[in-house]
Amino acid sequence: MNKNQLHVKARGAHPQYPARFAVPDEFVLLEKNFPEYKPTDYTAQTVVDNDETKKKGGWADPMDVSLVKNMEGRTSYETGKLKIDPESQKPLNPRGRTGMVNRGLLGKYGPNFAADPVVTRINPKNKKIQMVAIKRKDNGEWAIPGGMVDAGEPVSVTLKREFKEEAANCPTDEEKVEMELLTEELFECGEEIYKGYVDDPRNTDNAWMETSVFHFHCNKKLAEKLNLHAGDDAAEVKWLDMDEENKDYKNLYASHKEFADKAKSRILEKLVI
Ligand code: RP5
Repeated sequence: MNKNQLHVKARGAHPQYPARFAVPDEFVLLEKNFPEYKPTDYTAQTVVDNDETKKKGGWADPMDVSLVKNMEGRTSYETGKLKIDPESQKPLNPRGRTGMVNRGLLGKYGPNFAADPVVTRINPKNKKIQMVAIKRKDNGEWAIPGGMVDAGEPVSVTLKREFKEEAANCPTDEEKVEMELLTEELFECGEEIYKGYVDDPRNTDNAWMETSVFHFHCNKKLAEKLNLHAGDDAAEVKWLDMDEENKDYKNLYASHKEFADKAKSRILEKLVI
């Protein structure tokens, strides 16, 4: 998302969220005074239940932001240092108001980091440019098979792990071994095409998604052999035509259309079809 773009999906509906306070375009940026602003206060129960100070293996910050360890040390891909709300002491979304305070479904105050692999191929049968897409279970939208970076995990590991979990969950041991070799080869050379804020429908004024997006293009052999199998987190997986006429491509989840477009341009500019 380019820095001058206003977030839109972060002000929209999410199937598991109560309604947000409506934020018109002209009041998104925090510099603009908006005295009527009464954002909905919402943190999902699953976030409360996964408080890492109370539950072993919990993935969420405690509700009380003053109990979050090393909050001052947290940084954003977008802004470096976080901007803190002097009243609530909670971090402020660098892209402005969302109509909701606290964390919704996100575990961390401030940025919640993800990694997204855009895996593309030229369809061997019809020569169309395609990408691997999964259908999300939460809102039914097609998306890049990305996911959250686990604590201390290198992004390169997250990219491969998420791809295998969501799109390459082979049913037999034999297929698993072959898939392992194919993904190793595929993920050997990728290029980072984006790093920053995601216009995600789960974002709030105090918690938001940021990601690193990498593009991996299949060679001819991989393009033919890479068979997709949806994992537990995905309802479906497919090779999606990256065509403007394809509504599943046009309506990709969050900012994923923008990320996929970058990968497509890279194919058209640099790679031989
Ligand atoms: C998006 O949420 C990121 O771009 C990434 O694809 C995804 C990570 O969240 P989960 O899929 O793990 O819910 O903002």
